[in-house]
Amino acid sequence: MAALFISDLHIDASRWGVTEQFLSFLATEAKHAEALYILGDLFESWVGDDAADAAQAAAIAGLHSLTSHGVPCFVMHGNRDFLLAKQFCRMSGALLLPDPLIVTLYGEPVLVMHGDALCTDDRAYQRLRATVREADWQRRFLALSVASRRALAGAARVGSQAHTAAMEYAITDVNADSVAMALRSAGTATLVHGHTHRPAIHALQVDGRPCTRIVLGDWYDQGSLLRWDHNGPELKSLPRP
Ligand SMILES: [Mn+2]
Repeated sequence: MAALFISDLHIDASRWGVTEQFLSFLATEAKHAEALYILGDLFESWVGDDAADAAQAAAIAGLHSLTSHGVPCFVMHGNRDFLLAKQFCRMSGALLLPDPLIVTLYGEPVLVMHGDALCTDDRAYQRLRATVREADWQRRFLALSVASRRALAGAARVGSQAHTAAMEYAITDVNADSVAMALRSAGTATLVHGHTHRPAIHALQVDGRPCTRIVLGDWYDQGSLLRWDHNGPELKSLPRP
């Protein structure tokens, strides 16, 4: 038995390859897991629980069969799907997780986050993040028609891609002080996050304490999985069949 962590699948109807790999992962390896954790950006964009596209609906049905089979599934908001809410939970059987969160894996407390909150060098992004996480902004956005919400999300995505492309590589990565602060306040030796699409295991020191930062990769061209069992963590790439 193992706990499985994935993130950044960015599923939508333009990515059937990812959707199919995800569905087959749910029907095979995930079925034997102790729990599945999805650390944000399961979906490329999510403009409300009433507006899933065909690929997203298929992914939700896949999650529903996994949770019905008895495997608990936990989903954290990413910067693309921060509007996932109650109806998504009802449809999928998944539970939403707060970000950050400490989970205990085989006796070890581990800090888990989506990771965007650690990218504090990108000030413009952090301002946007604060705005769209406000309950009032979300209420007003969700009151719009699905078509208007889709149009606004599409424009925001184009803006975000241009913004990321214009930024230096280091600015869109996590900030070392923010990572240290997160580990210090959690009091854990391990942090697991996604978001940056830069899969790796980094060793670092926080106040002289040896720590580990595990970064999950995206699923654009292959899957990325952190498998954690009684032997500890293993970060793997899952080849696209
Ligand atoms: Mn993200």
